Amino acid sequence: MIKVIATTPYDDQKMGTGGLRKKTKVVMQPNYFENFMQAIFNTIGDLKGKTFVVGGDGRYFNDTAIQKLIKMAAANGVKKLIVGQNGFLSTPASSNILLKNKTDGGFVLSASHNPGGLDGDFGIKYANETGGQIPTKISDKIFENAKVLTEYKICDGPDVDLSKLGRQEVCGMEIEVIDPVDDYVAMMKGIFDFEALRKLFANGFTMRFDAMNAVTGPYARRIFEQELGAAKGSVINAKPLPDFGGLHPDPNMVHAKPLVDFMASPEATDFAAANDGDGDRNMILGKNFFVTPSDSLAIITDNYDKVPAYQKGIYGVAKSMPTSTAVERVASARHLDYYEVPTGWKYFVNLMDSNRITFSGEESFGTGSSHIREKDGIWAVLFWLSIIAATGKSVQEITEEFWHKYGRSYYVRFDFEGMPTEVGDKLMADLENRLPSLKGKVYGDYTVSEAAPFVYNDPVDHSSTKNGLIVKFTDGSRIVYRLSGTGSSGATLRVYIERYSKDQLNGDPLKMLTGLFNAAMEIAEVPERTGKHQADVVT
Ligand code: VG1
Ligand code: CO
Repeated sequence: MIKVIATTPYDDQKMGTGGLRKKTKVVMQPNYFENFMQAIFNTIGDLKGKTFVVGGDGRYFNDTAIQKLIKMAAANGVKKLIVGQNGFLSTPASSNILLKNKTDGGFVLSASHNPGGLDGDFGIKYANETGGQIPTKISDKIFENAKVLTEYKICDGPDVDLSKLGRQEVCGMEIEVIDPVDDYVAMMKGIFDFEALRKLFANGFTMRFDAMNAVTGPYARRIFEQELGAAKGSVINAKPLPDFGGLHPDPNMVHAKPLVDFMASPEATDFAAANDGDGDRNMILGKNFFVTPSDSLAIITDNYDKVPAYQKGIYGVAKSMPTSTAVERVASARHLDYYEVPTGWKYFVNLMDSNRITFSGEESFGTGSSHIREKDGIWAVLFWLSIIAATGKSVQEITEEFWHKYGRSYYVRFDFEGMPTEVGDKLMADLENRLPSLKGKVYGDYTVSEAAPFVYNDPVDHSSTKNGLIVKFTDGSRIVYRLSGTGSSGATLRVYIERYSKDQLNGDPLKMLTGLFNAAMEIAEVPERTGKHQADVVT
């Protein structure tokens, strides 16, 4: 039976860089989740004959939210839902299923790399038929709808048993519960040379993969341990837990510190990697060695011929604006088309759909290719393993050889967290106004050559997006300022600093960037405005 329930609308359901992201307790408010879902359904309009993919990273409230989503989809006239068993699907696996089945869209219930649990965050990522998250012009419409809703539709019935594979029916809508891992493994087998990777492990190669108690555990176990023969136990924190076992599933030097420490210990394996909550981010480590995500994208691009799916050649490559310029040098040396887009994976989708690019990446531990329309953590790990298998070299050797060939971009991101929204907004607005006056100013050893906001004009849909402020220096160094769009409360200022050197290859990044960090603080008046002299998180 379909029920129409009266509701008062919410005015805070604007999607950010990765969908809607809120405190779990906010999403658990009466009708909050329902309001947002109904706004999406109303924005799509006619749902007759439409099929969607549904999954999540297993975080707290996922099970309740998925049942609501199913009953609301049925009541709104959706034809079919494809749901991951027990409600699990990583973001890349969801994008694959969405594209493979030519469905109309998909929902991943995840706040990605944000902590989970009752006191953590919850989120909803919505992708359309492209397989990627919706463009801003659609999320704006959903936001407008969410603010004026007065009712939502839901089917009144028992919960669906999502542990049972196969087909069932809810209020006249078909549900197909699928194994969340099978299709993903098949896709990876179609991209990489699993035989060559098996040989690598058979010859004694060792790895550790930290799934951080989030969604990638089952994927990683199956691929690395069962398919490729990595030693049992190579995948750690492999069971997805509603609160991620108290871990913060953000794979970087700060939140994946135990893995970083392990790789600096005598027990270190040859290779290590970690993924985030929903499996789209990756961190790559060698023995006592960290690969910056910006270098990782550049190295993957430089080695595209090491993986069967790309051996015939690739289209171009794209990076998000704050990502270092390393990949730009590879693109130019290898005559590949090259694009720089705003932060957020959705900006790569048009470029992939129009065959302009094959690879893309972000400094925030995201790398991927046009095999799907999301970044893909395990894909990046398999790519690194393929380079290692093909060259017989270690992570450190591969990276250092890359620096010898192209020079090195020293790169660090500084995050200033938890400031009042007004402080963050005003800091950015005032800085933007001051940008024209910065040209020619000297900060220690650095002289400003150019200062301007970043504006991206999409070559496919001709939309224009402004995001972030760039200050460039005469030696080619760069400071980028942006406000985060994935937080669930307050404002986070991100300051990205890059300095390129052709021949000084073994410096310590933080030391190499001290002068620029001081300049960055002074230019944006960070201490005066925020009371902070140091960043809260440095990655
Ligand atoms: C952050 C990253 C951005 C990434 C986004 C979603 O956004 O900087 O590169 O695309 O998270 O990642 P922001 O606006 O907070 O800087 V995920 O793994 O949450 O989907
Ligand atoms: Co993520």
